[in-house]
Amino acid sequence: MAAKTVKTAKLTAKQEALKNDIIGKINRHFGKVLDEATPHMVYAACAMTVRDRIMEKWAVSHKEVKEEGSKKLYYLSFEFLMGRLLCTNILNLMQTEDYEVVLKDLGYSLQEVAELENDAGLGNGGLGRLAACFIDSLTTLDLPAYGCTLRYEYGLFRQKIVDGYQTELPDTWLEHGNAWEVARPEEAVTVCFGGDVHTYWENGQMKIAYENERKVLAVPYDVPLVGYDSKVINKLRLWGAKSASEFDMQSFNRGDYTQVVEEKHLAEVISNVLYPEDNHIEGKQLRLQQQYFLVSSTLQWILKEFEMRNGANWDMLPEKVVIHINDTHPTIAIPEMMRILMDEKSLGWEEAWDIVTKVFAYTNHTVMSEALEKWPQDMFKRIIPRLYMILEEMNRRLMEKVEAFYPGDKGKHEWMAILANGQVSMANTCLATCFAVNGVSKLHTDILKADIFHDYYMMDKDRFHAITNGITFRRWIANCNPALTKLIDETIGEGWLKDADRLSELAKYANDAAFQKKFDDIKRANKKMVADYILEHNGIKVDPDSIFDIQCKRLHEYKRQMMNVLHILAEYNRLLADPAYAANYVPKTYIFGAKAAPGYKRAKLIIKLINSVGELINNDARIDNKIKVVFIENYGVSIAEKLVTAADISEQISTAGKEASGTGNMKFMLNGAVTIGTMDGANVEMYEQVGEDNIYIFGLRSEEVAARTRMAGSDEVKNIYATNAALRRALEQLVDGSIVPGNTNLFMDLYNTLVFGDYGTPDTYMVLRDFESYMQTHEQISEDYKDRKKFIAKQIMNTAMSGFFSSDRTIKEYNEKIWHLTPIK
Ligand code: 26Q
Repeated sequence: MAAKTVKTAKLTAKQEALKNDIIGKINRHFGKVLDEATPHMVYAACAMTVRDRIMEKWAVSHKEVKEEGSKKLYYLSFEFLMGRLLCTNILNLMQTEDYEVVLKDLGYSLQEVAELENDAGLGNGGLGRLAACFIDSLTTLDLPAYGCTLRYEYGLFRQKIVDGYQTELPDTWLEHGNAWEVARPEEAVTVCFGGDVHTYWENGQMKIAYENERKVLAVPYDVPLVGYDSKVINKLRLWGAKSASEFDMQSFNRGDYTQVVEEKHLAEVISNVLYPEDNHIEGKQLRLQQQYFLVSSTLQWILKEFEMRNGANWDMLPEKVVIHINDTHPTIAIPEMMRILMDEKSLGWEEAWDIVTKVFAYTNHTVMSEALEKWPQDMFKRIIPRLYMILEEMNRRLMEKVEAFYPGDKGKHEWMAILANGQVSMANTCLATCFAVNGVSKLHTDILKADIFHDYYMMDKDRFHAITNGITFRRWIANCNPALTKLIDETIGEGWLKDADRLSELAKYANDAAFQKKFDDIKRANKKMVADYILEHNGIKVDPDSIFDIQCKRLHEYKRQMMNVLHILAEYNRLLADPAYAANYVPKTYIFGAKAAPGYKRAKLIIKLINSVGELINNDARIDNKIKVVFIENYGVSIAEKLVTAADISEQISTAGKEASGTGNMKFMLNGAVTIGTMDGANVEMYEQVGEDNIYIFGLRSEEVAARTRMAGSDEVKNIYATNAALRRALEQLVDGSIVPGNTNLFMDLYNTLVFGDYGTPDTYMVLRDFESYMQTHEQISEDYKDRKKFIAKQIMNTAMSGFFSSDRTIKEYNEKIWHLTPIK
């Protein structure tokens, strides 16, 4: 991509101004003329012009928000998986066409320039991407909100596949700087760790003093965010850790130079790296330090802003501030606010508690026991001693309430406690405090109420809400699938990007031949684009006319990539053995994309398995290219933006009851893929929206899974193994050396966990038990796909009925039920 000489196309006056702006940035910022500028410089110059436009709006918006003194939402999350911002910002400013024309005039394309931006990969998966979609919708709906997170130097690791295995490399997303952030060193605050806490009395009030505490400076970096076709600018605040002792000249002068430098390093590691585990908790000390760092700096900021405007009228805080806790990770914001109100603002316990219980709301994102966050009490006490004292008092009062409601029930007391069995329970801290608690789909919320949170639910039912997740249509169709967006604009008119329910007007075109043709041509072109990507990155030639069947998401046993692979093996075996089947077989391209947590050995082994099965099948000439298996390296937001546009079939096959919602499912649906899925998470609601003819549901329902989990079920598994020959064959291939020739050991662990189980309970995730149903459903899909008109109609219906899954709807529900923010005029 080299800059060509400037063409003299006919530009509008506005475009001419933009062009000069970009060239001006190149001149002044890099000291280059256009012809000498590198593509990165062109990207940076573009980003700067976009940022200027956002900043102009910001100055005005900021003033309005200040003057109105309206209630604000602070969305606390350890993850904001933003992806790239250039195109979404340009889209939201309604300037896509101008930038396209001007860049073309400068000899570039907007797309190629945009692809030079590193993804802001500050998240693991669903939870982090949800936060990013939410901030887009909040801003588009003119609601005053701040996202608050850490400025990780390294986001989620970069995945490199070596010999079929995942390896991890650091994600150096800040290497060329971050065009979108504005550092605010003048707003830095100090966060204190550890030390000894002393209490003393002064004028009849208990006071707190610290000794030997460690101080770390928290420096905010603000990323202004613009809503789609809206005037409001919100911001994402990223906190970076900096040594507080950097300028401690006395230490330097005492000759403690190396110690000072060491301490500086210790302080700055706090915001260094995003923990790469999702849906699994390891009690790492540094993670708890990260938690306190984000929470304390954010609360200091929130309370300072409040006090500047409202003075010490702390009882007004719930009218002006609502703080959302995105999963339990920022829970210690609760005792931290108690601390500040009591120790620094001199409120009594009752007064402070009354405020805190009106300010915090909490969303749960998982029911899996290994993801419920607990910390060892001794570690907690060591790192944040004062908050531990506060939790002790919270727990004492909580236990009185629990005793009054469930007298003498020791089991419930232990289950519901903040402090029990040497651990601090974050979920119980939230449940003991928050005025609102919600699940992320209907089914997930029902499970919370009936199961893990049942005892709390019975004490106060009204504060529990079901709010189904959503995705921002600006990124997940307008930006990533411009051709389909244009077709929809032409068919039902514009406006649906802000009023997603209008998409249902497409339903009447589902069987319209002309519309079908256009819709299918777009899908075909997107499949071609992905086929080119695969050829370039994997060296595998795939046929854009085959069925594109895609499963991309984090790798986890409960998501059952394993079941998908076993089924591919079974199809492959049958192609080889059964000529009639082969003659009728509709060619398929199975595409996977997934990162595994670096310490999750079994998940990493499944990645190796996918790659090995791919190697075996892709190179077997006997099946005449009828199946291709592709593993896309380094799956993330930007790759997802391509894949979702190109899928015919979307695999959403988690064990029922395990996937809280899923949001990838919605992205595929919106772009016209048909789902094969279990009755899990938001799949249930997709089924309700799109109707049974347009989705393929299979497998055990969540109650059936729960019943089998209680019974262990090894007889059932044995029976399946004995009777399902296709499945048995695929399982045996894991250990008979046919996948990696001669190696019978490599996949033994996968075989063992399915067939024998880790603790004598085989098939924890119901892979064997759902296999038959999964296989039959796939056969049905292949049959249906052959009737092209009928199948394209199903795809169209998926796009048409996806309006409910816009995060604008989700945010409106949060606002009506929980936040009660007023849109800025
Ligand atoms: C916590 C403590 C220490 C280290 C890591 C973590 C941690 C990090 C990330 C725990 C969990 C996560 C991520 C969870 C997650 O992404 N959950 C997903 O949330 C989506 C949005 O609601 C849902 O759609 C998915 O179903 C759910 O799996």
